[in-house]
Order: sequence, then C-alpha cells, then structure tokens
Amino acid sequence: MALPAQPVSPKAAPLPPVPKVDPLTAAQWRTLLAIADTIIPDIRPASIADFQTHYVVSDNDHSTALTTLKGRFSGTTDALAKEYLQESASSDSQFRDAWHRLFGLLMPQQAKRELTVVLNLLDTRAGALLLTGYMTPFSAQPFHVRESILHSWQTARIPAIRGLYRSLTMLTKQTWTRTSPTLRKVIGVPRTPMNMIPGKGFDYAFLQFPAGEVPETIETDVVIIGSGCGGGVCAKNLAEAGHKVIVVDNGYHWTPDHFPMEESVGWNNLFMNQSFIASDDSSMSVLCGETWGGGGTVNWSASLQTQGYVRREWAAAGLPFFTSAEYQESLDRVCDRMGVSTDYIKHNVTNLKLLEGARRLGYTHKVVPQNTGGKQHWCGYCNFGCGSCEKQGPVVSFLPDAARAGATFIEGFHAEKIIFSHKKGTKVATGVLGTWTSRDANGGIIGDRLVRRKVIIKAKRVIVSGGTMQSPLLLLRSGLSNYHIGRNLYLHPVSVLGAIHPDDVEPWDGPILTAVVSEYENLDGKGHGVKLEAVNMAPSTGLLFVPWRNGLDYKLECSRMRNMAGYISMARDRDTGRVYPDPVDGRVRVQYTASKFDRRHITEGLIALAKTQYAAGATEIYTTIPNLPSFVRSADSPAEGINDAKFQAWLEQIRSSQLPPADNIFASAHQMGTCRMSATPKAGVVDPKGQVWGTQGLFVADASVFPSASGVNPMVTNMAISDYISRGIAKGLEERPRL
Ligand SMILES: Cc1cc2nc3c(=O)[nH]c(=O)nc-3n(C[C@H](O)[C@H](O)[C@H](O)COP(=O)(O)OP(=O)(O)OC[C@H]3O[C@@H](n4cnc5c(N)ncnc54)[C@H](O)[C@@H]3O)c2cc1C
Ligand SMILES: *[C@@H]1O[C@H](CO)[C@@H](O)[C@H](O)[C@H]1NC(C)=O
Ligand SMILES: *[C@@H]1O[C@H](CO)[C@@H](O)[C@H](O)[C@H]1NC(C)=O
Ligand SMILES: CC(=O)N[C@H]1CO[C@H](CO)[C@@H](O)[C@@H]1O
Repeated sequence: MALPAQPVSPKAAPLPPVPKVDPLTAAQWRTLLAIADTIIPDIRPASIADFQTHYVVSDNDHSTALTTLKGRFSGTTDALAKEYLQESASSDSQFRDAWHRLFGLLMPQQAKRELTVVLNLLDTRAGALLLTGYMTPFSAQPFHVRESILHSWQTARIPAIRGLYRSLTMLTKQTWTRTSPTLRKVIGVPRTPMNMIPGKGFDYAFLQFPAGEVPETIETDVVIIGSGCGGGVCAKNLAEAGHKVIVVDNGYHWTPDHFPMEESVGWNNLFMNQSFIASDDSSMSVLCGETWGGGGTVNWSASLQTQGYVRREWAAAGLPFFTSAEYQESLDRVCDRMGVSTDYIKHNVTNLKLLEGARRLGYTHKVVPQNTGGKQHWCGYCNFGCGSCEKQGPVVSFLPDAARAGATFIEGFHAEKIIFSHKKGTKVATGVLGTWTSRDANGGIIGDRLVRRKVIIKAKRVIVSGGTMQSPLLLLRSGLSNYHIGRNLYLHPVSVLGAIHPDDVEPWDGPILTAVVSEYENLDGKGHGVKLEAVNMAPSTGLLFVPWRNGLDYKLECSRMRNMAGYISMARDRDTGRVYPDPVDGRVRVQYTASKFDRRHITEGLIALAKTQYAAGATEIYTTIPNLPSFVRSADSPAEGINDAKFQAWLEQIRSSQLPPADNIFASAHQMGTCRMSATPKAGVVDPKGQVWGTQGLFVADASVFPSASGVNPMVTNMAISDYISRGIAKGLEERPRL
C-alpha cells in the first residue's frame, strides 16, 4: 500500500527567523547536541561505522533493522530505511533552529541557567567526573560511553539527575518527532486527513491602527478580551442583543487553508509558549491554545455536558444556578449552535478498541458527542486546526454570528491592564489598555511588523475571557489583590498508556476522541476519580510517550506507530495548584504537582486502561513509568483473560509505582478554576453573575470561573457558563447602561 493521494496541500505557515543572539556558547552547543545525538543517533553497520560518533550495530543487525522497517510500512524503501537509521537529532537544521528558539525564547531564565551550569560542568574534567564518573568531557566520549552515562542518569539516586535525564530525553523526543524529515515517511502518516475537503472559513475583517506615539482611543459598549470558547459565546450573545462589541486576542487568525498545520510549525503558531507550559517542578506539561479562537481552534471536539454530581457539588457551594433549569438551557443552547451530537460519529480503531475492551469487561462507557455541525467529521488532525471547518469552534460558529450582528475584532492585541474609575470606594471598569502589533508587509507574522501601537478601548463593560492561565494574570496586572486570583488551579492531570495491536490502527486517522469509559470516575465517593479516553496521535504527541531505552530501540518502536493506540487516564483532581507571573518577565508560571490522592486515581485508571487493551487483543502494552518494561503478551493467549497471572503481576507493578512526580510525565489540556466563582467575596474571585468581587462592570467568562474541576472535558461547561454570564451582562446593560 502506498501513501494515499494527497489532493490537499495546506498553505505554508513558516516560523520567524531564529533570534540573532545565540543563546549558548559553541562549547555548550557541542555538549548539548552530543546528548541529543546519543538519544537520536546516527546508526551504522560496523563495516562503515566510526565508533566515536556512531551507534554501531553489526552488519547483520543493521540489515535486520532495515528489514524490520520495510516490513512495518510498505511505502518504506531500502534507501528511506537507511536514511532514517542514519538521521541523528542534530543532522537536520530544523532541529537545531528549534532548539535555538527553545533556549533563546521559551525556556524560563532560571531553567536555562541551571541547564548551562550542567553543560559547563560536563565540559570540564572535574565536572565530568562528578556527573559521569569519567574525567573526559562528555562530548569527547565515544558513543557507547555517552549512552551508558545517560542510562546511569536515568536510575541515579539523586532526583535532580533523574530530572535532568527526563528533561533532556523529553526535549529531544519532542523536537525530533516534530522536525524529522524521515519519521513521518517511515510510519506512513499522510500530510492531511484522508479525503479532507477544504472548507470555506468566515471572512474576518480586523481593525487596523495607524502608527503613533500616543495611545489610540476607541469606544464600544463591551470589550471582550480573548476569542476562545468563553469569549466567542459572550461576543455572539451581546452583539445579538444589540450592543457594540469588540473582541480582542493576543493571537492571530489563520485562514482554514493553512489547516491542519504541519507539526513542525503548528505547535509554534497555535499554542501558548509554542507548545506547552512546564510546571515549576517540570512534572506537568500544560497545553493551551493561543491563537484566534483560543483553545477552540485546537481542541478535539469532545462535547460533554456537565454531569449531575459536579453540578450538585457546585450548587451545594452556594451556587444554585448549576442545578437550575436555566443552566440546562445554557448547555443546550451552546450545544445546539455547534450541532453537538453522537448521530454522525464513526469511531476509528483507537476509540473502537476502548469501547470494545470496556464492553468485554462490563465497564460503564459511552460515546462522546462531537461539535461537528451535523456532519461526520473524519479527521484526526484538528489539534493543528481544522481545515474542513466541520469542527464548530468559535472561529466558525460563535464569532461569525457575532460579526453578522455587528461585532468588530482586533487580532494581535495584548491586553495589559484594565482601566478603572473609582466610585465611593468601588472600582468601576471603564476599559482596557493594550498593545496592538500589526502584521508584516506580506500579511504574515514572521517579518518586521509595520506598526506597534498602544490602544485604549473604552467600554461600559469589560469581559475577561483570556483563559485559566492568563485571566488571573491580567487581573493582577490591573492592581486587583484578591487572595484567590490565580489559586485553585485544576488541571485534570493525565498519564498516557500505549497499546500495540496486531492489526492496523493508524491512530492519526478518524475522529480523535469519541469514547469515554467512566467506570472509575468516582473512586472516593465524592466525585473524584478518572475518565479513560483516547489521545491525539500525531507523531509529535503519540511518540513522546514511547519509552526510550536506546536510540535503535526508540527508532524501531516509533516505526510501529501505525499499530499503536494511545489513551489517557484523566483525573478529576481534588487538589490544586496555582498560576502566577514570573518575577522577571511576567510570563505565566505554574505551580502544580499531582497530589498523592490524585495520583492514586490516575494509577487505577492506567490499570483499567491496560485491562481494556488486553481484553481488546493488544499484544503489547506500555506506560511512561520509568524502568517498567512493556507488558508483552504470550502467544498462547490464555482463556482466563485479564486474570492472566503474568499480566496481573505487571499491573501490580504499576500499582506499586504510584507515579512519583519526580520521574513521571503528566500532561493537561484542561485548565480551570483560577478565578473561581463563589457565593461570598471571601471564597473566590467572581460572584454568581461572573462579576469580579469588589468591582463593577468587570466580568470573567471562561474556564477560570469553574468552582472546581468539571470532571468532563471543559469546553461545553465553559460555554454554558459564559452563555449565562453574558446574558446577565446584556440585561444589566439595558437596566443601567452607565455604571
Ligand atoms: C489540544 C487541546 C485539546 C482540547 N480538547 C478538548 C475537547 O475535546 N473537549 C473539551 O471540552 N475541551 C478540550 N480542550 C479544552 C478547551 O479547549 C479549553 O478548556 C477551552 O478552550 C478554554 O476556553 P477559555 O475560554 O477558558 O480560554 P481559551 O479558549 O484558551 O481562550 C483564551 C484566549 O484569550 C487570549 N488571551 C489570553 N490573554 C490575553 C491578553 N492578555 N490579551 C489578549 N488576548 C489574550 C488567548 O490568546 C486565547 O486565544 C482542549 C484543549 C487543548 C489545548
Ligand atoms: C516553554 O516550552 C519549553 C519547551 O518547548 C520548555 O522548556 C519551557 O520550560 C517552557 N516555558 C515555560 C515558561 O513553561
Ligand atoms: C472546540 O472548541 C470550540 C469552541 O472554541 C467548540 O465549538 C468546539 O465544539 C470544541 N470542540 C471540541 C471537540 O472540543
Ligand atoms: C486507518 C483506519 O483504520 N481507519 C479506520 C478507523 O475506523 C473505521 C471503522 O469505524 C475504519 O473504517 C477505518 O478504516
């Protein structure tokens, strides 16, 4: 089978040139790239290898590896297989450029300082002795010694050294799986979803401003900061109620002919911090969309309504709205607008294996509705934008509705602070001050920008919809000091489980998330537990979690991706963290470590996921738990099913690990709670109508107002709350236009 025909080729979305200042010295680069090339090495047969630089295998093993690769995907030729084995991390300039950006722009100063200390040490005799046990600088070591040093770091007694191992292997995998010129060819992943028919997007017009020294001032009834799920719904409701609305967003609009973006650029163009935010202890990677449409442009279409036990918990906290008919109306209204339904779903193999495994074990499971406007949406690529426009994100649904009702939009606008006037000791919001950055002369965002201008937007009401990571920072920058701002951060922490199936899975194909197993959603009797779902399987997400044992093994494992299914055990977390501004540059920082309580639930979820995969016929199952070998099923699959003693023993190893945060990899695409809604001013940031306690005219409408974790994927809950809050604001504007 060859690659399917590719009628669609989305437009390029190139990245800006790398920063002019080199973030590292030549010696630091040498050491760093020597580490990367140990993780992703140039693999050669002994007859032509150089033992200093190459991963050397016998000629026989080399030809076995080539045969294996060719057997995995029929499109792989001998030449391609050789090229793949010979590719080292640093052999491609895209990899080096990506690391230049990473160390120059993305990594917080402190983390970079710590890393350069390590790199400098590895380049001296005394330092190398300390960290490697040898007097020779790391980069001067022959390949096999470098590899054994990495292995010793993986099992080091000192947690900081294990942390170093985890960070360096993750960063190398993360970058290589995005930029490798051969990886996708060897797996046989098509550039776009099969049979994708490009959609016609809404024709957005964005306000432009001339250059100028003094701030430009404009006026409106309502300004909404953030075009994501919360902001989009507010814009529609308020514009349709007859008010003048301006929506601003930091991010820029990409027309759908750019979607889905290539993995090498999609992360940079569409996500906050060009991929993820790392928690301070680096145990958690937090993913959020930062583009026109926010998280709605990159989310996976799972459209679940808030469950009864969560609604009752919130009502019991003094917020009876959540058990009212009004809330249900809001849920139904937003779902209707997006065409949320299960009627059109055709599951792909990954979701089918989850459903079938659950069925064979008698686990509670169901189909997850999608917001695809009454269409069958056969696409696993929406993580990098939806090219067909079938996914009804805010950019194709709520925001066009708002535009048709007269709303106007500003892209590239960074809101710096809310402006207040003071009335009898109360702060009354009167607008927002921000910086607008235009596009470049070619209409793109990589060249020199034509204009940077301060803009003041005066408004009768200000709605902050910047999302859970950014909304609290904006409130803090504006001088608000409520203790709860930025606290009560819930993340729905997840851990990943992978399964290899004998038949083709092609996990990138078909809708990403259409099934959920909820058997273990209430493990403490108070609504905390896990949901089991499929995970997006672009190579740069799915292969991050494949364990690294050595460079050859990792490359061969990656080439099995077409037989891989990937799942998450996702906790409704009881325990929280916080977001706060970096003291040096003001960027968002995250303090969050999955608690023992929540990790116990994630662990039980992993065990249940492993069972579903065993029951569904997986031949091999793996986790991200370090040093836990994959479970390989014996050929004579016994009739006792999951009671298989060998399997049970392996599950016990998962249970006894309990995922210590220093060694494990957790991720989150669901951020909630940092401006939580409360019945009294002492208990949260916004009142039951979404107005910030102690202010007038200032509202928050996004996932940050959740009183606690939603348990389900948060988009629909967020939209329903935003629907209610914005209807209240419209009513308030009629009753009291001027505060
Ligand atoms: C990869 C991924 C997959 C997901 N899949 C699902 C799913 O299948 N189902 C589901 O229910 N949920 C999913 N989610 C979660 C869901 O997308 C988010 O919960 C939701 O988008 C949050 O909406 P929000 O309104 O809080 O903020 P966002 O949608 O994040 O929007 C905030 C916007 O505000 C802008 N902004 C922030 N600060 C400023 C500022 N100072 N000035 C100007 N603009 C600013 C940002 O650029 C951003 O566009 C997913 C998330 C991710 C990242
Ligand atoms: C930004 O992402 C990079 C990885 O791409 C990571 O190393 C860095 O810590 C992140 N920055 C923050 C503030 O989380
Ligand atoms: C993604 O978010 C948009 C809103 O931004 C929403 O309309 C859509 O239903 C979401 N889809 C998924 C799958 O999360
Ligand atoms: C690539 C692949 O196998 N895709 C499958 C996803 O699942 C459906 C069944 O619902 C198959 O028809 C596809 O072939």
